[in-house]
Amino acid sequence: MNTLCVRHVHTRAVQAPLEYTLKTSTGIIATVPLVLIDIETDAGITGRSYVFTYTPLALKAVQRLVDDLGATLVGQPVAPVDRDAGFESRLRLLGRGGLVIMACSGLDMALWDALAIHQDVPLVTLLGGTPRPIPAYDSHGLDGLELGPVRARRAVDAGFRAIKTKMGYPSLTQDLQVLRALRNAVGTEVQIMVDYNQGLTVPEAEQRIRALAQEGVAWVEEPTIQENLSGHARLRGLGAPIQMGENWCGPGEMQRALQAGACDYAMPDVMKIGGVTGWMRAAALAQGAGVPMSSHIFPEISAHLLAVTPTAHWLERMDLAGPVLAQPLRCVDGCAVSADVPGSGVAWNEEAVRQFQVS
Ligand code: SMN
Ligand code: MG
Repeated sequence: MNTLCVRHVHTRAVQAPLEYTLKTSTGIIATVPLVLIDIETDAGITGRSYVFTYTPLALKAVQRLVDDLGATLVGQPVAPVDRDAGFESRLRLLGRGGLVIMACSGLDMALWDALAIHQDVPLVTLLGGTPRPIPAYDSHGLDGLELGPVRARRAVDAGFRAIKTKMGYPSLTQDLQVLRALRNAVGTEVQIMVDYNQGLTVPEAEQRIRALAQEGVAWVEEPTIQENLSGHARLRGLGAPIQMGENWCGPGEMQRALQAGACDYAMPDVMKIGGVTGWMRAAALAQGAGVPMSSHIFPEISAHLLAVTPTAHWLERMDLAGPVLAQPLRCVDGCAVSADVPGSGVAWNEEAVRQFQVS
């Protein structure tokens, strides 16, 4: 049987626009720096994915890493588990943290996309599952008393039954004011998650979580520095579930966080956890620990992955790549619906890519 092999890896760097500037308690994201990855195979099939670099300062470096790591794949079979093992071995001395695992994951996601397209099935089917709607929450920023309730109401009118807001205003009083304004806008049936983006000290987080717990928040995300596992563990049991995981680099970091009892829920980011290959290992860790597992951004591919995640919880709907996608993710009645096409459904709007391309 002919083995599908990599023929060429092509990348483009873009800065996509954002409908709303993403304000968090620890930083502002005004544009969306993405490395678009096309893995061409010898069967004429192309697997696609993207890497989000958070800041334009990392965009060129990540693109170069993807180019150089991608060049090592040329001639190799499109066997993502084997390619991951190759990267793990080749990069052991360097380590696969930060930008390195982001680049490896981007290539992994594109390899899996190519494999599913080659089999002419959606990614979820290739992974052994069945396409199904995934409950999704609409994810917003540190939007304040004006914009916050407007976006919240729009999300509910669009069918979402859950929203997430960034928290971490200068005072707890302000946090509560915004939270109550959102609650007033959406009513009592809609879940509200809050995200502190690592912005609080542990004592401050304890005080704020105790107060927010009285307001019925669905989870409190990254209340303190994400490397502080004992600190997160201290913040559990205060009346609101602790959520974290978007910054775990590889399944090993997830395992250490779960072993430390750092969180009630887990939300790995498919780009930082190791791509599809890393995600499947993370899903097994969550299952073993009995921890509900949600996604972090990357909604298009996450809609496939959560359908094969035993403890699947929520999909985060934040449309970062939509402006350069041929088919942004659809959400219907508060659920993400993965594209019913072979692969992950990631494909480019080439005219938009040209418009926003930087290299
Ligand atoms: C977040 C932060 C930065 C970029 C995208 C998303 C946030 C989240 O932590 O969980 O939505
Ligand atoms: Mg977050």
